Amino acid sequence: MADNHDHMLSRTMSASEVSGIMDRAASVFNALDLDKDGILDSTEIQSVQDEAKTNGVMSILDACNSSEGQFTMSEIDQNKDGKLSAAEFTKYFMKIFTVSGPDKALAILSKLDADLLEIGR
Ligand SMILES: [Ca+2]
Ligand SMILES: [Ca+2]
Repeated sequence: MADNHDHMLSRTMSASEVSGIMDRAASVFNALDLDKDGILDSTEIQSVQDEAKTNGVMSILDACNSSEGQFTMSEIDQNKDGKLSAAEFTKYFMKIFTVSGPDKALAILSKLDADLLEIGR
């Protein structure tokens, strides 16, 4: 992915760190977005939560909650339409990156990756 387009991001972030986290977030989003329309609706979110529960892994949102303490729909759903767009999802991880640093953002993404693998996504 080209990373030389114009980001509105703090220049304290390196372009490779930013694109790395954006790519990871996009890949997690893609695994959650069952019909691949670029939107996570409540059905898709519920579905992954149910699968996580069935497979005995920590629910996706709980995983983020425990590591960040503020991973809630309302936190991510910026336009409050009850759905998460890919942009809202990646922006949320950029916010964690900005607030808590790249290690925190990557730790949450790794946990999500592991959980998704566990439930066969
Ligand atoms: Ca979808
Ligand atoms: Ca939204």
